[in-house]
Amino acid sequence: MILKDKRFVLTGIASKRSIAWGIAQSLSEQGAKLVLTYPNDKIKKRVDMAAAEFGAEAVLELDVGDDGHFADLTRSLESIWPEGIDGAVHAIGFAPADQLDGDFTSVTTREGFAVAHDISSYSFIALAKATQELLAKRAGSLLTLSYAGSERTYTNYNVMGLAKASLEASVRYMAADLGARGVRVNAISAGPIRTLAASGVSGFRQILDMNEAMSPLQRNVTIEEVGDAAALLLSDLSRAITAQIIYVDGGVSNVGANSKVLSKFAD
Ligand code: NAD
Ligand code: 0WE
Repeated sequence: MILKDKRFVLTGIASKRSIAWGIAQSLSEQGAKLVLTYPNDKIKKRVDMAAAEFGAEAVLELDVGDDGHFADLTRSLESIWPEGIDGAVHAIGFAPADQLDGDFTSVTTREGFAVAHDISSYSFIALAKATQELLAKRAGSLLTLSYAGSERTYTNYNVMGLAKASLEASVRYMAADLGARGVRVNAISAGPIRTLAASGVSGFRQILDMNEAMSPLQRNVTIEEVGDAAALLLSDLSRAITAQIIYVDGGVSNVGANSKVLSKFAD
């Protein structure tokens, strides 16, 4: 058990398919204690289910668009764990649906851009602000989730790609800032996984199929596998790893072409 008696606050559970659910499972298997957050009453039921399954210490409200909720989060965590926390996990991404369907230059709006960057990128900085004192007490670490759309274009991912690029840059700037206090900051760039955030995305099936064909492992990744990588990055086994974007994508990000893909263009 690499996280025995370690304490984590975990955002982003919306269903059993959520990447955050896989992370909660792995952290809990490794002996961690968890506090879970939910954005609104609609999602609270699912987070309560997770809390029961993983024996969470508390379930707290956190809509990352609301600064008051961050202030409440800090106060609640200070009272639950006055000795500090070992990590905070950010597994949140959102853009208005109209931003993710159509030609990038045409569909992107000032408002859509602002919401995507606020909820998907600034919120990680807000989470760091709210937890940095508690993290510094135990040399804790921050972890977020990104996607390859930050570096390369994917049809319809659109302004989320810009928000993920911003999120990844924030990993480097926060790692540089908080490193002096012993706090590490990393991201996992995960391969595509069918979650609520991916459901209703037109062409998601093809993205999964293309990924499987490109992967050195010849398959897609699971929330359990992202969870296990998260456990590593939140544990002392990774104590010299900070400011990194770690790929949990079956190797796809380092493949240019392979026989499976090339065969589709044969004669
Ligand atoms: P998901 O739908 O299960 O999780 C997204 C979460 O964001 C939900 O729990 C939702 O409640 C939360 N959220 C949205 N707006 C919020 C707000 N205002 N306040 C608080 N929480 C809010 O989907 P997921 O795929 O597990 O997404 C988790 C993270 O993983 C996201 O950052 C996503 O971009 C990233 N990611 C997903 C994939 C994929 O293919 N599914 C791949 C790489 C990275
Ligand atoms: O980061 C994500 C999910 C991003 C996302 C998805 C939605 C759908 C519903 C953000 N906001 C919303 N808003 C909604 O209203 N992924 C990495 C999964 C994903 O989403 C895509 C993808 C992939 C992969 C959207 C288009 C193309 C590919």
